[in-house]
Amino acid sequence: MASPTIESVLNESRLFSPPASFTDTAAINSLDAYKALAEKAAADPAKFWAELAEQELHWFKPWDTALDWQPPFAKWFVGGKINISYNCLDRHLTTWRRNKAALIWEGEPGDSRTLTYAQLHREVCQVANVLKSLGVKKGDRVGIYMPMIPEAAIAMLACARIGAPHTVIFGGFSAEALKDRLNDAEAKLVITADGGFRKDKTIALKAAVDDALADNGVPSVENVLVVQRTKAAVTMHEGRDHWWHELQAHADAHCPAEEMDAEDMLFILYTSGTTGKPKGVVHTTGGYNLYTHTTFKWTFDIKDTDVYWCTADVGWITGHSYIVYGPLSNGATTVMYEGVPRPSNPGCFWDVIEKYGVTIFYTAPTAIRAFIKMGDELPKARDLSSLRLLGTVGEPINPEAWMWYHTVIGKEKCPIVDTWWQTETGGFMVTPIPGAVPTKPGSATLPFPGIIADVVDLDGHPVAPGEGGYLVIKHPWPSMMRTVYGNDERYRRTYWEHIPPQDGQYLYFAGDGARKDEDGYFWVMGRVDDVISVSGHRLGTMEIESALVSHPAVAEAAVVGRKDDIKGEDIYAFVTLEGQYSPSDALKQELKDHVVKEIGIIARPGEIKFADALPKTRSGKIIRRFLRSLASGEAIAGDASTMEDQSVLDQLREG
Ligand code: 7RM
Repeated sequence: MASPTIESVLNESRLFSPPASFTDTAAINSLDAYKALAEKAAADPAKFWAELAEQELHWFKPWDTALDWQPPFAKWFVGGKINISYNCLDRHLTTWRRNKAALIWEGEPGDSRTLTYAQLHREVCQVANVLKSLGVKKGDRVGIYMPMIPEAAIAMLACARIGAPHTVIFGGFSAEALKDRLNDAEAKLVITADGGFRKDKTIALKAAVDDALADNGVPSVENVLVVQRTKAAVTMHEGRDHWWHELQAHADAHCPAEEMDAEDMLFILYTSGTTGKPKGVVHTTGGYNLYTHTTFKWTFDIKDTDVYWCTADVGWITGHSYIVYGPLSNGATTVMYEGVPRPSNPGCFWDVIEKYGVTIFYTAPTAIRAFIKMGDELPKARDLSSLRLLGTVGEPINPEAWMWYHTVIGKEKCPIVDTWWQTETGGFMVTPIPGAVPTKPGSATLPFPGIIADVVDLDGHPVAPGEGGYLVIKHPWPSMMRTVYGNDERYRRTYWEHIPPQDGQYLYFAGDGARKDEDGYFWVMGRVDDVISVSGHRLGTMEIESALVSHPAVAEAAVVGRKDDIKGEDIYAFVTLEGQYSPSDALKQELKDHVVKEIGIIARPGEIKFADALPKTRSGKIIRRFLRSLASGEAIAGDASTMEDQSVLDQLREG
């Protein structure tokens, strides 16, 4: 594991106080108010969350114990009965929000759709009944492999309604990756679409499902439910495949929400880690509902007049927590957009903001950096005056990008919430409360109330202000992951054994390097493990290496991240070939395509370099530090004396 480095660029001293126009109406509107909340929460986190759980959510039955903590296994609201689909839908129907827009959807070829809470509820109930009619029962896992259409959210809520944990697999993953995940989750049913629109092309989702299921590839899957989206020709397998619209048309719109135990599994979401096999991160019902509800409410200072838009895909945790569950639990209006900015439509994001009067806009640094490159004319040509709050997520935001976002998009009147969190944490961990906490460009600022975060060394001792260390969380929180699906040991090893407990207090290891400044502000510096972030998509280097070596030409592969102005990092692969193969551009292309086939388009290497050998230690470990330097064209820093064969580096430099 590489130790975090302190970047000298982080001598950032600019401080932006929440503007008066914002604090005037903000629910939490001063630093003192934030501090009072944070102090109250820290004094007794379980009590703090229990009070909120009672105030903010509907429970069929109250819990007996707020927190049962048997490190590293936590249970929240034990004995409580709850349903997140009920909290996101039913409870709003008896209020004026019944006919409020719940979901505003902008389709890629220009179609659009708005669903009120009552309409969304109706469709969710129908689809829940369809799932039941196809034999899905409480506890059965359902795979969701969909484009960004309302049916994706409907599918998730329908699963939650009947207590069938969903596992959403991003539409950019390949058939192979889909197959692995469906098998790991032992999914009983898959919900997909004929295809999806993506960057002026279509992607064949149903065909990928067919490939994954071919030759009994996923023995657990009994049925496939197919939404019609692109009208692409698809093969429907008799007895296995069913059209969503046909079954929905005959489905009853009455389906009471299942009374779930607070600790019943809500979903599995696969994420990349240090080893080759992605981890199934398990989230449960009650704690996740409470935490995404509360973080959404306070971090976005949500009001009933807001039009909120998060640009993530529902295939990622950001889409789960902050397109679907957090916003709907609050009765907010959430915008869903099927498109992505591309050369043929570079101003599409600003068009969506203007068209719907978006007031809160939440996106990723990689998108912001791409917009900077496209020039200020595009956003300046649109009316963005509806915006009152901006957010960012996915990777550290460089201060220049932050300043551009603040000036060109926010017109210096919108606070920016830089939200640090992970698939594993379920919701925001370190983030400003916009009406209360002054911001610094590039800092995620202070922990959310109830979160006890710190930066420590490998022994678990807090480091001095300004020093680099490891970001840890010191007390369990309601939406923490419960385990790695089917693998408690991997959960323990990955998150709880890097750093020893301090005075009996266990420390959650996030895998990020960070520093804390004199004001206690957190500056996240990036991953300290073999995880790289390409356009904010999290990928394990081992995963890509495994994909490469599964090609017959490849003897050995080592993958590193190379700094990229827009993507943050790009994939740089070093490859040695089997004897009978020789380097060529055609083979490079073939290997890139092979990785796309094995994992998906998001894992396509930016560069492949053929090598005669890889730099290794005498014990045979690949020295990635050297490869990183080579990839970025820097001089090789540090001691090469541990290397087995010194000439390897010279070859790589020349090659
Ligand atoms: C929400 C999400 C998690 C990793 C995390 C970090 C990085 C996310 C920020 C950030 C700096 C941020 N989930 N990360 N947000 N780094 N500042 N505001 O991205 O599981 O896909 O990735 O992303 O390295 O560990 S994720």
